[in-house]
Amino acid sequence: MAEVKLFGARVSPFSCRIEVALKLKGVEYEFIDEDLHKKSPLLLKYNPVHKKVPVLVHNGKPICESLVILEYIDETWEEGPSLLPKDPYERAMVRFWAKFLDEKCLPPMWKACWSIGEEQEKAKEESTELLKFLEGKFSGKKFFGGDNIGMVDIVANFISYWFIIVQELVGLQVLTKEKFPKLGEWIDEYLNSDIIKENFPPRDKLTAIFQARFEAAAAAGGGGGGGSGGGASK
Ligand SMILES: N[C@@H](CCC(=O)N[C@@H](CS)C(=O)NCC(=O)O)C(=O)O
Repeated sequence: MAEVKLFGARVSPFSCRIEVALKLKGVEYEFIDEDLHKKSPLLLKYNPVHKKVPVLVHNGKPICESLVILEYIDETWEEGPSLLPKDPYERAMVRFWAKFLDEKCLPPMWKACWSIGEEQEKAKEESTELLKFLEGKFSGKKFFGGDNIGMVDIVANFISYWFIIVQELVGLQVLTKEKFPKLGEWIDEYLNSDIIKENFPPRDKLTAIFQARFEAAAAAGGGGGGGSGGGASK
């Protein structure tokens, strides 16, 4: 039987992407919960470039970077539900939106949570503009890709869960049901699906982690901190 190991961190949205994909596909795996302040020699060996989780190790071969890993999983365990469509154009669109989420949305959204003053205002405005693109992607569909959870939904997990938790904690009103009703419905649908309920870290655990981080940042004189949603250093 294939040996599948996931080097991850339970509170990392990137690591959670891979857990959700493996669970959707019904792939059995061993989870190695990394302490990101004291990374294991194996993690550093498998991901010497970025030194980050997640890393999937399949029969001894490492694959790094969550977007790359998601595609690898989809291609390797074809028999499970598809994370990407088959059509080349539709596949290209999924990659486009996944990249958009990571490269365009995540940095300002995280900055909106962890900065103060003018910097925060700018980040909030930028986040709002970017979220409008996502809001416009729903037309009678439950998920980004249709009626089933797909790669874009999985990549957007930091929006549906991590961002919402931190937004509440710091008192932001960037992504609300009033401003983004379709995203609001998608979040409810996504978080209520069994696969997500069973695999996302408990809300109180994440809240406690971010609360501690927020207090440390405030004590140090304001924003800062934050990382990339459950990560360690930056
Ligand atoms: N682009 C990476 C990002 C992964 C990432 O930022 N992982 C964080 C955990 S949330 C990490 O390992 N941080 C450790 C560090 O920055 O030293 C991916 O998509 O896999």
